[in-house]
Amino acid sequence: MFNLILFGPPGSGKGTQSENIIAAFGLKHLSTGNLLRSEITQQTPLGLEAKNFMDQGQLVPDAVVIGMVGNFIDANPGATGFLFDGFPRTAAQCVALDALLKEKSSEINIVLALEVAEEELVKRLLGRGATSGRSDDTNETVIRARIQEYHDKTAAVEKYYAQFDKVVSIQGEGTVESIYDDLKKEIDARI
Ligand code: B4P
Repeated sequence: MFNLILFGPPGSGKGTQSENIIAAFGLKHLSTGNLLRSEITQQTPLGLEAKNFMDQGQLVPDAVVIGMVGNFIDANPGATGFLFDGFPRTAAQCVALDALLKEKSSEINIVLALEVAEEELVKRLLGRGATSGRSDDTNETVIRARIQEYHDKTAAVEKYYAQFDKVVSIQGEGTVESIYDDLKKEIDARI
């Protein structure tokens, strides 16, 4: 299996670039944000719990997200690899992911970290909020809270994988195509 984490702050292009990568490399796309939004739409108990956190720009509790990811991996036994988009977002989620992959005799091969300046992130998310109807993208206070959560809890993910030399930084500003070319080069060199 080839397993990739697409890492970066909210609005850095993870969801956008994931579409191109899964199409080119045949990886299973695991977006915890999309899974959580689908639970909210279906008004499941998990979705109702998650919504309170997401509407305030906070991370959903680790146990909820880790359980959901474990179910997704188990539901895809034939996968040749996974693209993890928006997961892991805390050090505890990193440890849990390593354990889940170890059960499948697998591991994370590379972490591609998109680098984007904060004001550009806010601009992009407000832009998406104007058309997407995503409630966490329409309020600048909530967007800034998400970026603060990223600094407080999610930046640790990059440190965690750096100790195993798995992190490659990618300039996340520019055209979607030029950023994809840079991501593709790094994947081609390892897959
Ligand atoms: P996510 O759904 O993961 O969303 P995100 O980080 O906000 O956005 P993403 O990075 O995918 O968006 P993109 O840049 O592609 O998370 C939402 C919430 O779910 C979190 O706040 C949290 O509450 C919860 N959650 C999710 N995972 C969790 C976890 N593991 N643990 C706990 N809680 C979790 O797109 C942004 C915009 O930028 C788009 O409009 C796009 O068109 C634009 N854009 C992209 N690339 C561009 C470029 N190169 N130039 C200009 N614009 C660009």
